[in-house]
Amino acid sequence: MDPVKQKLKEVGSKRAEQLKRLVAEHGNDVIQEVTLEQVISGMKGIVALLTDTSSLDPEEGIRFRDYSIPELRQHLPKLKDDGEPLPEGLFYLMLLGEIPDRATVDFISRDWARRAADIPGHAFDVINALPKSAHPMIQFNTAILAMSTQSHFRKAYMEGMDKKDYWDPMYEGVNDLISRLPVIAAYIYRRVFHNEKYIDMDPSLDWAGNLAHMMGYDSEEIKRLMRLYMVLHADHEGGNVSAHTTHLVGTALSNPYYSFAAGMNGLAGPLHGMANQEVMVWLEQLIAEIGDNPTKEQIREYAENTLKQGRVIPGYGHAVLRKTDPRFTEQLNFANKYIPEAPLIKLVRNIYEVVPDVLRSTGKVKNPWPNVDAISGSLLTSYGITEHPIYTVLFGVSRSLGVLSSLIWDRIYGQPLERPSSKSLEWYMKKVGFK
Ligand code: AMX
Repeated sequence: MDPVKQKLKEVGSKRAEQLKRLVAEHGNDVIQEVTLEQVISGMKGIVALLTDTSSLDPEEGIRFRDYSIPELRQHLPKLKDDGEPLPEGLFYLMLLGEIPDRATVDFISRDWARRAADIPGHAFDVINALPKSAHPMIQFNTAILAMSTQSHFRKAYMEGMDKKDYWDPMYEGVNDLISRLPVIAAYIYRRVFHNEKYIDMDPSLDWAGNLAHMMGYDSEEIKRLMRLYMVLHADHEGGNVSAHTTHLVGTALSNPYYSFAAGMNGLAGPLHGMANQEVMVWLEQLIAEIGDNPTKEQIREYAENTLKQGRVIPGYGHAVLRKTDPRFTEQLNFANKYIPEAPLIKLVRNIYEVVPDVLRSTGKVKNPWPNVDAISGSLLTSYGITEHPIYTVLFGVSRSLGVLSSLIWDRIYGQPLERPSSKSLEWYMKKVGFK
C-alpha cells in the first residue's frame, strides 16, 4: 500500500476513536455563548467546525498544524537549501500532522505526476467548448466538475461501500484531483493567453515546478516563486468561504470534485480569492490616473476616493486577522530579497504605509492591514506572469491542498450532514424582546 495512505489509516483510526469518545463523554458540555450580532455578521467568531489542517490566530496569523509560516520554511523539505519548501510536504503535514522526510515528499511528487497523466479527454473538451473570454475560473470549475466522471468515491458509494471505509476512495480521489489541477490550470492559461501553444507535463518535476513549466516558465526563479505561492495559499483554517463550502458540500457525501468545485465557486468571489485580481485592477487604475510613481498623498487621495464611491480597497481587511497577514509579509520579504527595485513592489510598499490609516479613519473597518492578496499579483506580475485573470486559478490550485486534505479527514471522522438552523427576523426580535 501507498506509505502515506498506510500511515493515514493508523493515525486516522486512533483519532476517529478519540472523537467518538470525546462526544460520548462531553457531548453536552457548553463551549461558547453566541450573540445576535455574531449570527447576523456572518457567524464571525462562532466556533462551529472541526478542522485539523490549520488554525488562524487573529494576531499571529495562520499555523499549519503547529507550524507558523517561517517555521514551515525552515523545516519542510526543499529541492535546494536556499529554495522554498515543496508544497507536497505541506500536504503531508496537513494530512498527518508531522513534517515528512525528503523521500516521502519525493514519493508524493512521483505519485502525483503518475496520477496527473490520466486526465479524461472530456475535461479538455468542456474547456474548449467555452469561449476564451470566459473567466479562467469558469473554465477551471467546469473542468473540475467534468473530471468527476472518474470519481472513486462516487463509484464506491454506488457499490454500497461500508461508511467507515469512505475515507479510502476519498483519499484516492483527492490525490487524483490535486495532481491534475496544475495541468488544468496551465492548459487554461496557455489556451487563453498563449494562443493554445500547450506545453506537456515533465514527470520528473515537482508539482509546483511542473505548474510553472506547463505555463511556459522554466527559470528556477519562477519555479521558486510558484512553490512559495502554492505553500502560502494552501489553507486558512476551516471557516473561510472556500474551505467551509468544500466541507459543507462534502457532508452531503458529494464526491471530492463536486465539493471542491463548490469551494472554488466561492473562491471566485471578489471578497475572497478574486481579490488578487481586483487588487491589480485597482493598481492599474491608480497608475492610469496618477502615473506609476505616485506620492503618498496621491495614494491617500486615490484610496479615499475608492471609499467615497462605496467600494472596498481590495487586498486590505480580513474577517479574522487583526494584524498584517504573515502571508503578505512573507511575500514582501521574498520580493525585498530578490526583486527589491521592481516598480510594483515599491508601489505596494508605499500603499502599505498609507492605506491602513485611511481605513482606520473610517471608524468601522475592523482590520486595516493588508491580506495575502495585497501583494501576490504584484509579485507574479513582476516576474512576468502578467495575466491577472489567472491569479485566482493559481490560488485555487494551492487551496486544494488544505481543503481536500480536510475533506479526507471529514470522512475519517465520519462527519455528518451539516445542517444549522435558520430563523426569521420575527424570531430574532421575539427572542431578544425587541419592541
Ligand atoms: N475597504 C473598504 N471597506 C472595508 C474594507 C476594505 N478593505 N474592509 C472592511 N471594510 C468595511 C466593510 O465593507 C464593512 O462595511 P459596512 O459596515 O459598510 O458593510 C465594515 O468595514 C466592517 O467590515 P469588517 O468587519 O472589518 O470586515 P468583514 O469581516 O465584514 O469583511 C473582508 C472582511 C475581507 C471581506 C473585507 O475586509 C474586504 O472586503 N476586504 C477587501 C477585499 C479583500 O481583500 N478580500 C480578500 C480577503 C482575503 C481572502 O479571502 N483572500
